Amino acid sequence: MTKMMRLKKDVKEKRELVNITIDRFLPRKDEYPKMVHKAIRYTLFAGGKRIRPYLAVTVYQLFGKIDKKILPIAAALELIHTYSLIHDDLPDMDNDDYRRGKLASHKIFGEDIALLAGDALIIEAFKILNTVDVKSKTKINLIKEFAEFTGDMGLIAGQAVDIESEEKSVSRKTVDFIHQNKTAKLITAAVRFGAILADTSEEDLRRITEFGETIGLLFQIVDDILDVEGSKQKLGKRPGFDAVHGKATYPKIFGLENAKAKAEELKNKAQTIISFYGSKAEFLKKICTYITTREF
Ligand code: GRG
Repeated sequence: MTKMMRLKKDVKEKRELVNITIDRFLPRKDEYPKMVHKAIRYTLFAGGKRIRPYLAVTVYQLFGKIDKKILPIAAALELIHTYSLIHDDLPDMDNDDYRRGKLASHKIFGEDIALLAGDALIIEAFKILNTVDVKSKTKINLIKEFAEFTGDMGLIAGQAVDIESEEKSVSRKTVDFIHQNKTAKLITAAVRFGAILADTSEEDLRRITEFGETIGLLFQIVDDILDVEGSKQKLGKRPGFDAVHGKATYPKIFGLENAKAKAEELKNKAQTIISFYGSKAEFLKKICTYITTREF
């Protein structure tokens, strides 16, 4: 088996574990009021890659942990991520009809229910985090970080500046701000949470944070490139969206070739950081290649 085949097998196995965890925590789809519970499950189980949960679990294991205490954290990350996708697709945000290869939540359930399903996912995520089997001080820190990374100085900041920058000529600083907050914050949270739950040293946490920030930015630049070059069939949503809406992206500001060169540079940087851990970090090293060459 090649390293990429081993990675794909590992991703699939962990995705299944994460899906079981999410399913256990969520109300059934016919729980009253049905529409909101159906909507929650509809986008959650529409076929996401589960990259953020994968990163949290794999970093936890990097530090020698083999138990399942990380799974609620992995689930909470996916719930917040899914909320951001549901809200991002709403007509008042990016107004996208498709997500994960299916009609967007609001196209099925209406804008009101989609909005509420997203809201419920945020609250559920915090409830799930509260169940993590760890000492109270660590749990409170995790919840605090989760709020900071996803709140108005994190995910929401990135989304706000992304919207504000549409059709404008923006600086590199602004596009980096958008990417670092809109995308890299949650990815950084994922790897940090794996390290924090494993009770690593400050030095390891610093290294893992830098790894997360690097692959987070890489992830969004590749997303920008896919929006130029990707296919609707593979992406599960229409490409060309960024250009039509004058979005602040790497290809727009630096050109497609420079964006690709930047992605390659970040991939190499992330692999160098994580190589510190030697063969134990095989999957984390390989996932940098996967993020760079992914087609959706
Ligand atoms: C606060 C409403 C709100 C949004 C925050 C995350 C976000 C900003 C918007 C969602 C849309 C978007 C393009 C976000 C950038 C991050 C990103 C590339 C999301 C797609 O993540 P994948 O590729 O998706 O991991 P799957 O479907 O595989 O989970």
